[in-house]
Amino acid sequence: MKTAVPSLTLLVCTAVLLLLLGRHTRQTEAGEEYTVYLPIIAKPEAPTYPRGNNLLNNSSFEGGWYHPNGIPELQIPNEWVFVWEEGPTGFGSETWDVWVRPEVRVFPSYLLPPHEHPLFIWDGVQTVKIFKDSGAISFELTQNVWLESGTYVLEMSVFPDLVVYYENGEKVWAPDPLSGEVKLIAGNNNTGWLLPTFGDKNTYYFVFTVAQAQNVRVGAAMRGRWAIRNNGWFMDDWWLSRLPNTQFETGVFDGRGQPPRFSDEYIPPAEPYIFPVVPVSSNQFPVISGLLSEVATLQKSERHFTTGQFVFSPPSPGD
Ligand SMILES: [Ca+2]
Repeated sequence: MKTAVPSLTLLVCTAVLLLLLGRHTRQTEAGEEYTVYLPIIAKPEAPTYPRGNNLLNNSSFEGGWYHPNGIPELQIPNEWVFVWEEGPTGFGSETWDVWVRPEVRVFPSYLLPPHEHPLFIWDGVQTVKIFKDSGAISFELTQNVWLESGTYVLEMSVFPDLVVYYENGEKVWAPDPLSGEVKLIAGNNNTGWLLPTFGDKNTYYFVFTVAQAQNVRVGAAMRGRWAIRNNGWFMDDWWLSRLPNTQFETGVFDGRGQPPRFSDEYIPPAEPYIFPVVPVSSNQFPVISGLLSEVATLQKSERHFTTGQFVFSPPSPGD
């Protein structure tokens, strides 16, 4: 019969299908080995923000500089406003727990050894270093920019050169993550304090919106709350541009497009950071603002760090 053929075919197909299904749904038994093939999933790419027209002036610090109030230690790149804190840090009650005025340098490449050029200069031939030897510092570098309504991205790169001591000429980076924090600023918006990686270039992207055209203060703040051996920050190649559409998520992201580490989410370890005793010769000794008289009596002492702060030991007899 003609109809018997399709029925038979259907029967055979169904049987084969059931057999196959049975093979695939059987339970895995102990001792059996399976190779599981997973689909290849591409690693998530960091979001790329189109570098549109840079709205910052002197964003690569290739221009000149000025000395506010004639202070020689402050070599502020043109177009930028530098603000710093002085007074108690609020992070300790020792005499060195005070913000001191940083020093600011616009460094041309010829003043840096060649091996440091790629470390600290990321565009052109000049970079900015803001630092203090053995002093806690907190500062902002910003400028006012007229922005139309829209979505913007501020790209900021910084190298925290935060050294607690030197060993055989090598820098030993601050082990306490709270030794250095950065914050990106756009008008009334900011990212909150972030924890960068020390001894490396960190890039952050701050995506924000402007509701109506206005002057917006844009830039970054940095602080090193402990008076460590070298509280240094290199920065270069900043960028601010308007995004072509509003499809970008607002907020702050690190160079891999991931949420950064936030300072206020960091839980310090139960045991404080202990640093080895480091002998300091008199010519290395810090000059801390307001503490000059103490420095005179401590010049030949040794020092060591606990919880990122200085602890001074009395001079040895005969020193
Ligand atoms: Ca530059």
